Amino acid sequence: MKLLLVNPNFNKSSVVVPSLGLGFLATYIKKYTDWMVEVCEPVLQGISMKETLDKVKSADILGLVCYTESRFFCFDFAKRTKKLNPACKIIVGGPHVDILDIKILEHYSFIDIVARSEAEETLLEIIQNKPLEEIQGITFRKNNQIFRNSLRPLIHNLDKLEFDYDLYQPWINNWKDNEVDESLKELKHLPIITSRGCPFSCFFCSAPSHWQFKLRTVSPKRRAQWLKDLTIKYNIGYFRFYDSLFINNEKDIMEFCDILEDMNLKINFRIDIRVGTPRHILQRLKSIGCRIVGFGIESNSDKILIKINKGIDTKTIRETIDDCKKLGLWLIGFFMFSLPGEKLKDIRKTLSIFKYFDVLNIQIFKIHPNTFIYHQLCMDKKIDDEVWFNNNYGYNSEAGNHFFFCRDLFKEAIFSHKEIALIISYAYELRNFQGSFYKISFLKQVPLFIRFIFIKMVLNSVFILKLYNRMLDTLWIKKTKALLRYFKICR
Ligand code: B12
Ligand code: SF4
Repeated sequence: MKLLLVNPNFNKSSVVVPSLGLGFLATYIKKYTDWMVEVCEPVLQGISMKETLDKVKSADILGLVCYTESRFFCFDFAKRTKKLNPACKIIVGGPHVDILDIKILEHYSFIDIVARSEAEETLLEIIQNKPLEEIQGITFRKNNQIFRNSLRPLIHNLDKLEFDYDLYQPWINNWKDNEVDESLKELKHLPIITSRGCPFSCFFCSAPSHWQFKLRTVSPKRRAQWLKDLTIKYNIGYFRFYDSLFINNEKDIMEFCDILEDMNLKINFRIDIRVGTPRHILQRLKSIGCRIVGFGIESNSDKILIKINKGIDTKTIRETIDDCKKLGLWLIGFFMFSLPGEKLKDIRKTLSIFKYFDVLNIQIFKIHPNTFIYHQLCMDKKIDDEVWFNNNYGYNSEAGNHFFFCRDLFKEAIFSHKEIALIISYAYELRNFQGSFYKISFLKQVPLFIRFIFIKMVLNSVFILKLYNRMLDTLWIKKTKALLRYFKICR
């Protein structure tokens, strides 16, 4: 019997990281059954939709991970599979389906089961042929009726779960983290996740509810041992942790650092941290190989941070940036533009900190199901569950249209999609200009003595630095205002 697990994303230009959820599921099923299990990541494997469909001909169960961004690819792939192999049972899971389970089954008769939230035990019970009525965490169709079973309680101890990277060989080697400095590029990279959930509740994020508002982390010992085993087995030089909150509590993180140090393991890694992480913790992590930190900042305006329930403030943002810079960490910043209530002056505040980051990731804020903002918009009758099935609403893409928070879709939004897209591209432009100034590396082309005089001048003269910043800022306002005037909405 064969289980095929596919991440149905066929968009070669999207950022493709293997779905780690499928790896956990595959490893679990392989461990507890004698089924043949295959994980398929078309873009990373370099295979087309047609070649992926060839694989479903021999599958007894097809499992698809469904993200909002790739939902139409997912449903289209399921439909084609049912046509090719009607006996194949089709199950979808992942972040997009949690609250849209019933709607999905109503819309798509070719999908048999929707698995909600954590699903290792759920999938095992389906494979073991347990009566569907008795399987927690699923929504299913029987005799043309749809049934939603109760939610499955989460697995208590994450140490119990394993991840067999052999299932991802050899194509996992096609994956590289692009957001690293030159010195890490040549190393072998591996994505890894060692926790599930997040205790915070940013109003645009579905992770807390997907994980039933609980955060679980593997034990410090298991985390360190895992890194050691993977480093030795696959010769990994750089790990990118995808944990939403890698640093959960100080005691655990310090224990992890001590164990890793005792192992004498030479690794490099990136984590995503929260603004406000104490400096001594960052320093300790740096000492055992942390090279890069990512921050979800979203906005540098206190008004907006409160509005999106981010739970951080601009003062702490600056302090954490300073700490990371002093420690020599590489900084990656995640930002969103066109957040509800965000005006040009808020965006300007955000822009003012771009120069501190080595890599910027700026998104137009978009709406996902199962988030606070989504529920709010539903309550206000501005959106409803049907929009996710209608390819004519929002900004079209083959994989699934996007609901950016823009004036074209929501009249209370300040910017149109076109305006905000232009502002973002200009922000990148400005940042590159500022960034190269701050990084000094561009000075490499300048003769040594001029470089020396220049650096000395800059370092000695805070006045010049301020003047330069003021100039950039004025330039930015002028250019942006002109841009907005062009769209006849200067405000
Ligand atoms: C790592 C990560 C990424 C990575 C890799 C994504 C990937 N391929 O896995 C990168 C950086 C590329 C990324 C990008 C984006 N991400 Co992201 N990401 C995450 C993150 C932090 C962890 C995902 C993960 O590995 N979890 C661990 C595994 C074990 O969980 P899992 O995948 O959910 O799988 C479990 C269950 O869902 C279920 N399951 C999953 N698939 C299937 C399939 C079957 C058949 C079954 C039965 C069960 C099942 O069982 C699994 C095991 O229990 C989550 C947040 C989080 N903490 O979960 C956001 C998250 C998944 N991302 C999210 C978003 C919005 C994005 C972006 C749109 C961000 C952006 N604005 O650009 C992009 C676009 C992604 C895309 N192309 O679809 C949202 C998804 C919302 C949604 N409704 O789709 C999440 C939930 C966070 C949030 N902000 O709300 N992301
Ligand atoms: S954005 Fe990050 S911090 Fe906020 S709720 Fe989601 S995972 Fe947690």
